[in-house]
Amino acid sequence: MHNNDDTGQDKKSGLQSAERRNFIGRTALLGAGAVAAPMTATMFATMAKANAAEAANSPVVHPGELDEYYGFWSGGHSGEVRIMGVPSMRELMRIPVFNTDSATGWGLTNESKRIKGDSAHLLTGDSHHPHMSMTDGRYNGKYVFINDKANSRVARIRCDVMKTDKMITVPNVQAIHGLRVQKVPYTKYVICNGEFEIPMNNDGKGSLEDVSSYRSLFNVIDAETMEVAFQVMVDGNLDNTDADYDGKYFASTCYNSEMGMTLSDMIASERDHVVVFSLERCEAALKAGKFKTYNGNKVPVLDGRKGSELTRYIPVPKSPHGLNTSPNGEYFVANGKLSPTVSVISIKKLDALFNDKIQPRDAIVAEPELGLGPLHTAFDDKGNAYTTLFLDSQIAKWSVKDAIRAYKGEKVNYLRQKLDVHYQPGHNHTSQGETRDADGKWLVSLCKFSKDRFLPVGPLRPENDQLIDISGDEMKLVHDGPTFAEPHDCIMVHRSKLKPQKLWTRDDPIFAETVAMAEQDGVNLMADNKVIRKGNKVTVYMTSIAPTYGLSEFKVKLGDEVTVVVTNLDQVEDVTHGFCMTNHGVQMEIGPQATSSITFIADKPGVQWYYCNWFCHALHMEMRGRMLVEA
Ligand code: CUK
Ligand code: CUA
Repeated sequence: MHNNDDTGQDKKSGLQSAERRNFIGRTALLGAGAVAAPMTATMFATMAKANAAEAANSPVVHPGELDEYYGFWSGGHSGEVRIMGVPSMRELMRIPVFNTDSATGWGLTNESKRIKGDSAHLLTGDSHHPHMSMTDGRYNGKYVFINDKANSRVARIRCDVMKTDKMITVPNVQAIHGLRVQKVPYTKYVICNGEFEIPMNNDGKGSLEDVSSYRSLFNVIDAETMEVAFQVMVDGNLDNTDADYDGKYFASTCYNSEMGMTLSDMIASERDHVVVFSLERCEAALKAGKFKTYNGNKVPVLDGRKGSELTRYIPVPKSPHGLNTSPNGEYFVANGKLSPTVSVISIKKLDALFNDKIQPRDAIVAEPELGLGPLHTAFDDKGNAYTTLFLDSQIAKWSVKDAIRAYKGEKVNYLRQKLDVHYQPGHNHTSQGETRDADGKWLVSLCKFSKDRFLPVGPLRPENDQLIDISGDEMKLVHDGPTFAEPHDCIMVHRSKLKPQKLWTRDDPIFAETVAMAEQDGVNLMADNKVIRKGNKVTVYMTSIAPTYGLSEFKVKLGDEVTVVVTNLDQVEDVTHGFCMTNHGVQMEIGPQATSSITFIADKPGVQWYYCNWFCHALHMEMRGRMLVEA
């Protein structure tokens, strides 16, 4: 607790320490007073009130109690998604997505490789923006979508089993960054931005230096089929994006409208822009065949560059970053990053803008100055916005209404509070704040640096996900949560929206192909333990039921390609088995009632033990068998 006092680093942490000391002092005094003096009725009433207030929005989740919200956290360049409990900030589960995971075999099993498809050979990823599918602007508990900036991919997580079930590499673009979902009437489309501009037809045949041929594309993906429905070519580099609550418009921030290739070129002009896309006009253009294709694929690319009917470009201060829709459906907020302001765009005015009744800047209804480095904005249910200030290491709470009045020239202070966070926040997110169900209870600030907040763990330090109580008039920091690289973004979903399965069902599509393969081999996965050889390919089917595998040994020849298919017959909740072949880099999870398979080369002669690596039973250590490899 007193670490800061010892190190006494910067001014900020010095202040913190002083505040802490005061706080401890006061608490001690109060404690002493309570013992010494008899409690008066007024004191009791005050205390009861305080206790009730605490119970209404307490970050304390006692052992055995459940959290009120599921948090879905991006795992940044770890490539995964994490499920957090909010407000406890306990990590409940990790969902491997773009990474490779030795605990579950994600990226190693045949089932996960099929889901990864054309990118099955990639072992890395950089996940940024997890967002849940919606119906009428509310989370529907079906899917969470996530982008991979590193390899231009988008993946889908099925929330009934909390596993990745689809993944695509988006063609014609490099680095999928901002990602959101269509909110209304339902998530028909997932929208995401291609960030880095590249030549259209990036085949290395044309000039690579001629920057005028470089483009950045907005991508619209069908949420069910997970295929690209269409793409829209724009001017400038796209960054973040969001959708409205009318089912009509999407908006994306653009930095580098100059199309510069170096830092100084990219920040040369005064302004960049927000591109607004009309879904109706895009779909009409698609229907009318007004598109081109590139790079030898069939994905239709619409032309949404300046002057197009499909888009409007709203100039905003240089290098905007986050783009956030207010939950009342009225505003898009573009966050300044280089400018200390955010730009509030009135969604109601977009019809007029698209019909050329007003000028692009007329859609701006406020541009409040908040502090240095505004990156992302979140909202409560009372008309307040919360913007992260990266450079100031603060959250600015401001009133959207008052910011609009101030923009009109009224003398009002739209700023409500600035709260220090630790340190350098990127995204922040309120409980259900990107849906109509915004409830103004919790705010999470995803801080990129933790500096002195935790025990030192070497040169690489955790980040700091801070939980802030926003239920009262003042923001209150209530929890520091160290996290590993790098939760760019998160969402908090009320637990009533999700009903995860407790066991797998045998008809699950994730292992349907493996089930079909067994059928072709005449194998009943729920009963049979069989070794089937086709040339030098050997398929080993076995069941598992705690604490044994259906096969305690099987025989292959040196150099055979071996596929082990394990079906977990256990029907007991939480009894997951594993399969690990020692010295072969083979590991996987088999959940209750699931089938998993993995393929490897038996390249070591002699006795090779396999064992269960998910603790399942008192005799878990005994759950093993031998692969006998004849040379
Ligand atoms: S980005 Cu990381 S802080 Cu990828 Cu949403 Cu803004
Ligand atoms: Cu089965 Cu451990």
